Amino acid sequence: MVRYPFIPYQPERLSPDESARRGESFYRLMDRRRSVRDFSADAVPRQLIEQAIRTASTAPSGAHRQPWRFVVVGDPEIKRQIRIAAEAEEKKSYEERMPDEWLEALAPIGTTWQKPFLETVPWIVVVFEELYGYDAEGNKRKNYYVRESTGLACGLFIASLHNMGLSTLTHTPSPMAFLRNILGRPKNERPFILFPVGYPAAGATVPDFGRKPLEEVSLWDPKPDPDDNS
Ligand code: IYR
Repeated sequence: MVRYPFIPYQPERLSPDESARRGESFYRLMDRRRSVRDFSADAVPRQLIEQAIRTASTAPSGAHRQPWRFVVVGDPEIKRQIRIAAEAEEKKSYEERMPDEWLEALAPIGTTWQKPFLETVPWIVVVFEELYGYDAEGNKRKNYYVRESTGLACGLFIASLHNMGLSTLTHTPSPMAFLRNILGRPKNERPFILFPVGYPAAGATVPDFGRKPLEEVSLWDPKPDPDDNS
């Protein structure tokens, strides 16, 4: 068994004013982030993608297993294969599999089965969740809280890209098994989210929606309702 040595940890202690300033500026930065579906073909240096992956990989994870893999695709031929396979699945989903309620929920955003951005963007990053790993002897080793951990890493990935002035979309072509085949990933890895990464196309637009206010997304010291017997 590996035992990690413990080392002292005291992040810089900020004054409340300084904390508030930083909180405000980080919020303002993140509140400007929007999902993009119309990308330009402008190149993005590989180093920026590497930096976003490094940042994502700082996420907390169950038993510190870091059960994520960021598979980066820049090859136009592979991007084309991904587009063809994703559109085939999405077409079936939009035309046959998605119930009306779901289609109605998406109607205001205006999505369709067509995904030209999968070929336009300089990079596609497919995040895989690693369901289990292997120990030094090659025995299967279980990972923990894999979805939560990978979701947290994806959140940091998105934040890092946005901080660098890059745009992305949290894309989940469904079902996503084709990504394992095209990218040759082993069976302990399952596709989780696909991120096209680049810059918005000239003239790109996003739906003009706001965000839920704090009061709607938070509760402070709630008490159980004494009349609720459910
Ligand atoms: N995967 C489809 C459908 C889709 C589903 C949800 I929920 C969205 O927020 C957006 C799209 C697609 O990518 O079009």
